Amino acid sequence: MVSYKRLNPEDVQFSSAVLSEEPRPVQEEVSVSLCLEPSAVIFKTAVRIVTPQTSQTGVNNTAAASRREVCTLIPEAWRFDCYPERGVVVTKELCEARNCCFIPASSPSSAARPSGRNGIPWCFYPPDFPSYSLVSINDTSLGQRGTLAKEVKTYYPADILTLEVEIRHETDSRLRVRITDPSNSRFEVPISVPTCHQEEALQEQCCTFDLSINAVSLFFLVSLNSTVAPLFYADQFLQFSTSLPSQFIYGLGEHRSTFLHDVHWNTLTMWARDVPPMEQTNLYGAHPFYLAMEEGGNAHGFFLLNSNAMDVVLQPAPALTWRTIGGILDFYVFLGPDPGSVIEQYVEVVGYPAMPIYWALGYHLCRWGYNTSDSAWEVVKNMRNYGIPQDVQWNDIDYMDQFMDFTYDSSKFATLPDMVKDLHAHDQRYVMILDPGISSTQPEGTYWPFDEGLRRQVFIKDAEGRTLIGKVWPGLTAYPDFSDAVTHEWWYDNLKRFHEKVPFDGLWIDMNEPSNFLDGSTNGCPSDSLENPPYTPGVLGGLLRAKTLCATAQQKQSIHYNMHSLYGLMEAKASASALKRIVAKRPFVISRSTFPSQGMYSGHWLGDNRSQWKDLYTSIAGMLTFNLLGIPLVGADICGFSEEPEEELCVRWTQLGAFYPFTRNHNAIDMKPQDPTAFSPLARTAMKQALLLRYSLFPVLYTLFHHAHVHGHTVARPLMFEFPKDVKTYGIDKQFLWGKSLLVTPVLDPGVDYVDGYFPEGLWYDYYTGYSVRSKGEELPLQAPLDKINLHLREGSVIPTQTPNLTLWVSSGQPLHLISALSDDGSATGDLFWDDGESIDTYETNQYTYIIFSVAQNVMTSQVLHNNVEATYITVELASFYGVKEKPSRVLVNSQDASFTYRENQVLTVADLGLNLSQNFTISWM
Ligand code: MIG
Repeated sequence: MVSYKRLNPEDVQFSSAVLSEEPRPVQEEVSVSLCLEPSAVIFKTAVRIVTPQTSQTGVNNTAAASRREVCTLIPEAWRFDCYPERGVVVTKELCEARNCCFIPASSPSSAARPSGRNGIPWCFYPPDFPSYSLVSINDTSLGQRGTLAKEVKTYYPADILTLEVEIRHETDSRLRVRITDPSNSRFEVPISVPTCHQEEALQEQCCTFDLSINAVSLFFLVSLNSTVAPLFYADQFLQFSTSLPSQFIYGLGEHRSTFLHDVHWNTLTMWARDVPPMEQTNLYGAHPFYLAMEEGGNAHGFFLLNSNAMDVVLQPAPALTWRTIGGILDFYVFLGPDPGSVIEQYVEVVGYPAMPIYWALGYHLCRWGYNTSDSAWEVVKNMRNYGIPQDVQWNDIDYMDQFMDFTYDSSKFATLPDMVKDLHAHDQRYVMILDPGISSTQPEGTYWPFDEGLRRQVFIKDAEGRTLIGKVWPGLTAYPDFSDAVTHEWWYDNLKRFHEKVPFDGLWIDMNEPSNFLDGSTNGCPSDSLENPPYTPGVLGGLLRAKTLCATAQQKQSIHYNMHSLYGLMEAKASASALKRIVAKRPFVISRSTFPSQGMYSGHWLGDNRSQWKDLYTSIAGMLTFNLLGIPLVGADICGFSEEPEEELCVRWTQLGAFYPFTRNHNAIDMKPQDPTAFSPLARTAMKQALLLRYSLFPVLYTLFHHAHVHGHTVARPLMFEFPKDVKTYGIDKQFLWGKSLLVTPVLDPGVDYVDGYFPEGLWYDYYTGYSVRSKGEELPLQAPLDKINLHLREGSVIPTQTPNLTLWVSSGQPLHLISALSDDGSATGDLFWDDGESIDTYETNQYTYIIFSVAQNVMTSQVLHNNVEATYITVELASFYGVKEKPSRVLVNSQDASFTYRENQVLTVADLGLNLSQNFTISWM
């Protein structure tokens, strides 16, 4: 088991001090310090071994009685479920057959679900439950390697009695622990993670990592032992538990929940699944990563690199249990110390998100049920007529001929190529959907994708080696195996051929859990331990194959049992690399199913939500969670997918959606239109205003994505990232930030014209007027008429905005407007990343401009730190300064007198600047 705690410096004698905090019977223990240098204020790791109380045999009555006593001593919050199997009413007999404690819990809710998904377990591990002991340990260049062994097999088949454990201090903020079977190779997730580039530097430095970034305090204890619950490592049941430093746990996607997870007996199951988002269910993606906030504003992260079906159990101790049914235990601990650093460290492992092509950040319009290309085109034209910004038009499966990929309906969508041509002529783009299922029933010689796929053997096979057939929109289908390079080439060839007919710009990949209208295949699935594992996590439908392929299906890299949740990742990878070859620009891909490292290849939308106020609210948590997971390009279907939104809801949603990093209005078939042109002039105008606001903030957003790409920063950011010491921010999911300085406070309720927003301590400026409020760290009421979304600028920031246009076309030369929000001492800083918006790897190949802005003592300087791209076509026309306390008598621009205005709201504005963006300049006042 793994438990860890940050220690205060005074707790340097860590072993007993830490353990006694746990309200658990203390066991006999041997402490093995692996990396101890008592005086240094550094990271420490210790492995503590519990010698299991031997001799389980001959339990006599006295022993049974004392066992019961020991059981009752375990507080309810610390009871770790010994009988997680669903659909079993756990009796005393069943429980005791596992040598576990049986105590019906006091809470009434658990009576209904003994040992079920969300109650105090009635059957739980006793402290002396047999577990592994460390039988040897050796130093390695990066840490230690040891052998764990146990004598008694548990009740799960194929228990592995001898394990290898390897602890690697990969960097001074990242620890990796791998527990493997030394005698058999087991499945490992095929994503590339960094090898220890610091290996050489670290070799002689065990115990002397420079943890200056961790500042004074942080001692971190990792102990591998059975203090909280026993370690399990059977072929199809691997489990370890860890105590948590607090109840503040985030991440663990993909689920529909509040941003802050509930730790009161909350089981989060991970197994990619096509289902409209609902609570307590595994959804489209799987992300076994959590972020934990600790006391005092520190944070750490934890990542289990494992793709098998799993449960993550949160309980109020607080503690967490990882329970997976395959692969290995390979986990990372990220030390932060602050939440933003944890995410940077996580993203460094799973891969930095791609820099999006500029128009990815524009407004996207989509729906299922444009019956013809003309009806989609009509909307585009109406949008233009109303002057509402739109960068991208999408099509759903309607465009296809009988729902077959790489075809289009030549009668209803006859004008599709013309529409795409027209979009391009207006600097707009076209994206269409693709589903992975390839129709398998067309007469031979009539459908190249299937014929050629068969020829090249790209399809997933069933257990007997035949092409596995499922059913999706086109009817019976085969599923490309994206774990095979041959399939990537075939996918590319298909895309290339289709691109010659319809020159699409980006791809929407749906149904890639992969989804199947059948369970398994047309032939069902074999019955064996892969299809019916000894333990099945709480997957919707109760079976791994529910609405997907058989677990026994064969893919190039492994069985589907192991590969299932990776399908969307691998399809995204194939799609992004094909697009890159075809359009020779940054690929734009939006995927429904996701897995860690997805951000390198695609963005994500949050799936089939409903046109309900509740869904408007939960979209914020979804967006923030995916920002923690390294997939910042994310958004929900604006105005809701299923059902029909009231006009007011759609307006409020467009306002919030204007701040989704990925902003797309999408609608289900047979629902009435919900694009901005479908509403009353009042609503339409409010939506247009929200979108123009987003477009004017494009330079900010683009720069934030640059930092996500290069440093692993979040784009849409929880307040606690910027104010980690303010516990009141920990549960906030009705507001969020863009980067460090723009606070968004949307209206999430019907019929109101005000909204309460929390303002962390400090000075905040109304974005629109420049009026400031000084908060002590409190909720403040804000005016919010239907045409307004509240937006505030944090003191000390400079943001670059741009005069909006109907598209984001980067080279349009729209002038910039710099807004500085001064802190009390009159200072502010900000930055701007700029490039041609679409070439691949501009940062990596030095084809970009990077500028920092700073204000201090009445002088703003723009300093061009990097200038390798022609940004001369852009000028800074306007500079506003919020919080200038006295009216200046003179303003100088590059030492020349300039005219200016000053208003009683303490806003100084200097207009008609005509400053070339690619040159340094100063603006000063006195
Ligand atoms: O079975 O393509 O989540 O956005 O409109 C439904 C039709 C398939 C599910 C997607 C949704 C899309 C719909 N798709």
